[in-house]
Amino acid sequence: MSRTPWSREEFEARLREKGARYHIHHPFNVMLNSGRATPEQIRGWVANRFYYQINIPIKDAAILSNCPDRAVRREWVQRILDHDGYGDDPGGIESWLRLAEAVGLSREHVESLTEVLPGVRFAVDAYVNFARRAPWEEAVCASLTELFAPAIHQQRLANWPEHYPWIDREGLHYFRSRVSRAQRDVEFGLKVTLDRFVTREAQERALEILQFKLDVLWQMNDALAQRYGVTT
Ligand code: AHQ
Repeated sequence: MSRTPWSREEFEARLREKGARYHIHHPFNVMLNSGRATPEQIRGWVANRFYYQINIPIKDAAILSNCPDRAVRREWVQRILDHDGYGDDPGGIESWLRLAEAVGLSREHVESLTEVLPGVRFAVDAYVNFARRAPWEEAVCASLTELFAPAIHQQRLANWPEHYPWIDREGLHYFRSRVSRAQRDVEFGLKVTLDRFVTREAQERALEILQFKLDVLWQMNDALAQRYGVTT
């Protein structure tokens, strides 16, 4: 039996309520952003998160390959360029390698992926495989964890220079670049989601999808906490 859909405002509010489960609240991330992380914990985080970063454009290309709507592809393709680089912009993956060097890792070590933990790899692969298999609208919906991302990038920019003076500030360029890019990206992703998930069943499915992606991010932090410890 079909139930009354939520209004657009109510639906958006329920999506935003999911922010309570965002990985900004994970103990490992709280440790990182409150200055209690050791260099080893930070280096472990950077080396593992690199696997997530290099898979974002792969995930976004999967969405493009599933999406017949040219107007949506025109917007979405920018995400691949943001990470892989375009013209003079070396891209976010390059910025992440600069972050790696700033925290004392070599590019070669990070690119070798030898430090990527099973729990991180499985969570990221689950996200990429979801984007390959699911209807493109569902993979767009999964990207809405970025509703909460500007805050986490701004938190790093505000806290890391003071807590971790040993990290060259140039290495934080990636976080600076994401504040505005995340806001732009998620504005479009939210519009697509609000426009296309219109029945009550679809709206509730959207919340499930967002929870799946929140679990991907949470699991990555669980794996890091287990391997590198969490000093609270
Ligand atoms: O740097 C991040 C990024 O480029 C993206 C793309 C987006 C997606 O398509 O799922 N999600 C995302 C995220 C990035 N950074 C994470 C962080 O904590 O630095 C947050 C993450 C997200 O919120 O999904």
